[in-house]
Amino acid sequence: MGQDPSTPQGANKFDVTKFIKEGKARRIVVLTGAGISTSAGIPDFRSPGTGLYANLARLNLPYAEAVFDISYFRRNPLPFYTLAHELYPGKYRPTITHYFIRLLSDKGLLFKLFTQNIDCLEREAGVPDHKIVEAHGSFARQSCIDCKTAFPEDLMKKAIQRKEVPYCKTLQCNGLVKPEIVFFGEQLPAEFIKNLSLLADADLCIVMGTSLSVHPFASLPSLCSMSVPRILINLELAGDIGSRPNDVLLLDDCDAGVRKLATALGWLEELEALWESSKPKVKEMDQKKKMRSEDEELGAKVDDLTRELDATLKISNEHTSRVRSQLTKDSNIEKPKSLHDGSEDESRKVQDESPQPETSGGLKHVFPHI
Ligand code: CNA
Repeated sequence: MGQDPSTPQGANKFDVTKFIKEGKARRIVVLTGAGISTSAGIPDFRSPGTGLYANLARLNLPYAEAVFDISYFRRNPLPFYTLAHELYPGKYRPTITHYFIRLLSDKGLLFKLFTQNIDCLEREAGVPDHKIVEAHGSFARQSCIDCKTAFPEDLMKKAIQRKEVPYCKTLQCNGLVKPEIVFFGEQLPAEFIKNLSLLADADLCIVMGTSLSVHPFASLPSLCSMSVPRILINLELAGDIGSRPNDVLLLDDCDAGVRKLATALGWLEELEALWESSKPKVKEMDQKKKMRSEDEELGAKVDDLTRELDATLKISNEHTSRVRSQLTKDSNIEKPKSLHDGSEDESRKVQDESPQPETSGGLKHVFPHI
């Protein structure tokens, strides 16, 4: 295909940098997928071994995708909510790639961003709401899956923090509530359909971090005019990008790719400064993470103590029953009152209060840091 992975130039040496510098790209459409968020710590779905599905496959789900299947969700919403607890916005710092999109917007060059991501990191990077089409929905809004009534964001936040399943507040509905993420079996947002025609008006298309394997999103690059340059910044080839004369392939990590592009455009300093500006938020996130790990440490200590207590109680119970059987063996010997009265009651009490066996379930083995 003749792609040059180190410079933003196409197979036919189409100079996209010059194209942008000369002001020929004023309506840039950006198409993104999970690959722009992996360096933030959110796994994509399909990368072998590290992808979400590869991890979910170890769960007791009937199939990995069930976690995003609306009919499965109706029966068992808990796996999704455990996952939502992990992915909920506020825990991850947008990557420099997200800030590159923000920079395009600040420069008045972003026509529209179509994202498949549900993590809201584009919003967090400061891309304005009206520039974003969340093709598969996101955590930005939530509603009842039955009556569609919107659910308050603060209550949703609380429910997700507590890993609880929220229910609709509308009287006589009580349906399940979920973030407006598009599940298998649900329709794509009307916004997505409404904005599709913009692709034909774009003068440059940048595709980043997507395998272009989920339809109909996968066909968006083909909606751009034949002469419109399309840049793919991805670890691997995706869709038919590379097949048109003005296609440019930057087969690289997204962050490295946008840095190369920004360098070529003379925007690197500006981009790095913008990204740097997100650092105060990072301190808060680190604090949250620290609090999480302190909670986890406390949880582990409680588990250890519970196990120790369990073992001690087991020994004590065994000891009691050994003594009791020894005593009952010799029926001629009257049981000492104190032991008979006290220990039996005590033993029952011990039995009653002994910790219950740990129940299995949850996604702890998938996301050990939950
Ligand atoms: P995908 O099919 O998992 O593909 C990801 C693509 O990104 C692959 O081609 C990878 O090679 C590539 N990639 C991974 N990491 C990098 C990187 N650092 N730099 C460059 N390329 C990289 O994911 P798609 O987005 O194509 O599939 C669409 C699905 C994924 C949508 O339904 C999303 O909702 C869903 N998803 C979203 C998130 C998120 O919101 N962050 C996470 C996981 C999945």
